[in-house]
Amino acid sequence: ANGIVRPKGYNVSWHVNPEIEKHHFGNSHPMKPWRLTLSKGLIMSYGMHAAMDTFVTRQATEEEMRDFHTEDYLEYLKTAKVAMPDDDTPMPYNLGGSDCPVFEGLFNYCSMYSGASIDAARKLCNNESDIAINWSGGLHHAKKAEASGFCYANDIVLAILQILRKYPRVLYVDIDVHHGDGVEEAFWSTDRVMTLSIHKYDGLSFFPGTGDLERTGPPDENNPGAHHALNVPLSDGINDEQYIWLFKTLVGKCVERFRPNAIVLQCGADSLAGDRLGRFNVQVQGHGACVAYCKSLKIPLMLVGGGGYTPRNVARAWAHETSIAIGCDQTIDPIIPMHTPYRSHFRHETLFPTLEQILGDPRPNRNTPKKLDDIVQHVTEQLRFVNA
Ligand code: VJV
Ligand code: CA
Ligand code: ZN
Repeated sequence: ANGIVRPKGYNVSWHVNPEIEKHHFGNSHPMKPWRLTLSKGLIMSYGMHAAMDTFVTRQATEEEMRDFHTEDYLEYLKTAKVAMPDDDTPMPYNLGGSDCPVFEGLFNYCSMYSGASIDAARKLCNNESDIAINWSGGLHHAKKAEASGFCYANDIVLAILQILRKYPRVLYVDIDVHHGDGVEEAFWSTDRVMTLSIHKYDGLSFFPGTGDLERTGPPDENNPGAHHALNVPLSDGINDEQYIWLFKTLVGKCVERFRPNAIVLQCGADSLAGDRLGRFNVQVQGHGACVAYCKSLKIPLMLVGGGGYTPRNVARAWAHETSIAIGCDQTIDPIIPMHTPYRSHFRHETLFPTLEQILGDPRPNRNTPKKLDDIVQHVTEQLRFVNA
């Protein structure tokens, strides 16, 4: 009745766990796992779950998490105590500061979103899914033995390691407004994973402060990882037209040279206009066009979440991208269904508010055509060194 049909001969799996959403980073912390509740409510009010295989995921085991993280770090994550209000004793592993607080149920939170990404990766490897989705994952800053930027366990690295058991090569693409430094670092010295992150970069303060154009892998040409890390540093205010052009051009070239067997796309929604932490003018349509392009390549695809600090826009983007995965994006009504939970949170009652509705005054675009051309030229030169 709602026009949502299961695509024939095409499987999309959706990996969820309602327990994840219940965690709190603390009052007024920008990372709100509750945005997952809002996203799920919107996806289900459209009836999209009828067109996917839905899996309620399990916690990753410690053994699975040790594929990337050290035993000591995991042990500390598990036993760390929530600090008393005015206790500011420093904690190890970059834990306990304002970005990465220790909160109630922290280890469960980490093992649940990691379990969802590992399960999604396994579905791709078994050929049981063509697209596997985990909106609770995408926590790209976490290091082997360190928390960073709201990320404690790196579910993306754990998922890629699973995929590498079956497939020779994985392309990782990251459209979060921040540099995907943790994933880049984990695969810095291998030619089996190519990483491409598009992000805001100002050479100084914007987190995490890395990801300049020259950072393309280890400088030693004998290191297999050389030329397999690609970075696209942008300035404030990039628009849909520029972003889509860059994304298709660069991902197209990466796929042509590197011939990946699977693509993992981190869909951080903080690259959207109006994000509390972001600086871009990308709209839900432009963000979604990146997902649609990856789908059109007909390579096994995993979609994970990531940042996104204006919950209503996160929910719009991830619901729209779910509709693209199952192929009903052209047929659903852009007006948000009446019965969507928390519908009043969607101030503009459409999936696709205009820039004026989102921002009021548009944010100036500091990305010149020449800057974008220089980026494409630089990446093209890097890719000449890549042979697959
Ligand atoms: O810029 C930073 C680090 C500081 C130290 C900590 N203060 C609070 C901020 C400056 C240098 N951290 C970034 C981390 C961004 C992480 C992005 C994660 C992802 O989207 O890429 C993937 C999930 C940062 N930017 C803004 C904040 N932290 C921030 C943290 C808060 C806050 C307001 C802003 C923490 C608590 C509270 N407010 C109450
Ligand atoms: Ca990025
Ligand atoms: Zn981010």
